[in-house]
Amino acid sequence: MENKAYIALGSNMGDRLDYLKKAILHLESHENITVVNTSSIYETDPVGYTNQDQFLNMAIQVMTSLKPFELLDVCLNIEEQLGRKREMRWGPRTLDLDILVYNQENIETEKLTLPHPRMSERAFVILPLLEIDPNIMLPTMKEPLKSCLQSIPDKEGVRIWKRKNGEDVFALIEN
Ligand code: X6L
Ligand code: MG
Ligand code: MG
Repeated sequence: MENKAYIALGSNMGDRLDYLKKAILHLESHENITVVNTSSIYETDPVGYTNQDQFLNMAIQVMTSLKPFELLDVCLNIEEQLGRKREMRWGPRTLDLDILVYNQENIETEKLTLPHPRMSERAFVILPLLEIDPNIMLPTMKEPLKSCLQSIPDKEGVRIWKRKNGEDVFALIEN
């Protein structure tokens, strides 16, 4: 389990909390993946295609012996097992699992781009991520990710829904 990765989870259909919980259980039950940290759960206004229900979003950290493409295949399989149907681009989904960061790797392929493209512009991704690793550095940035906080729009569309414990990332940005 030598590789560190961060994964974003999202759901905006059906029992959203149950999909997030089941996704974590599926990942944890994989013999080559250990879930080592989880953020609070945030309720977030939809972006991209805005005429859909609100999301629950969170971020987790895993350790894994899988390579990036193997981890991607596991994520896509879990999405499918949990009822994800790919009908509309940016449309509603039972479960979305996006690999955000894998070690300090920089990968650009058709199937997978790491770090996740445009993640640093999306409040629903970086607020949960900064909660579990406030000092995270992306291999594509000179400054720590938290330096993006001032400039990202739509932070007000991201609210704590189920607090994990202790301080959340809003301690970093409130005032
Ligand atoms: C202009 C054009 C501005 C496109 C934003 C942003 C497109 C995000 C797609 C965009 C644009 C996305 C989630 C979501 C989606 C989610 C919330 C996407 C893919 N996934 N909104 N929208 N949470 N709150 O997980 O991320 S669709
Ligand atoms: Mg996504
Ligand atoms: Mg996805």
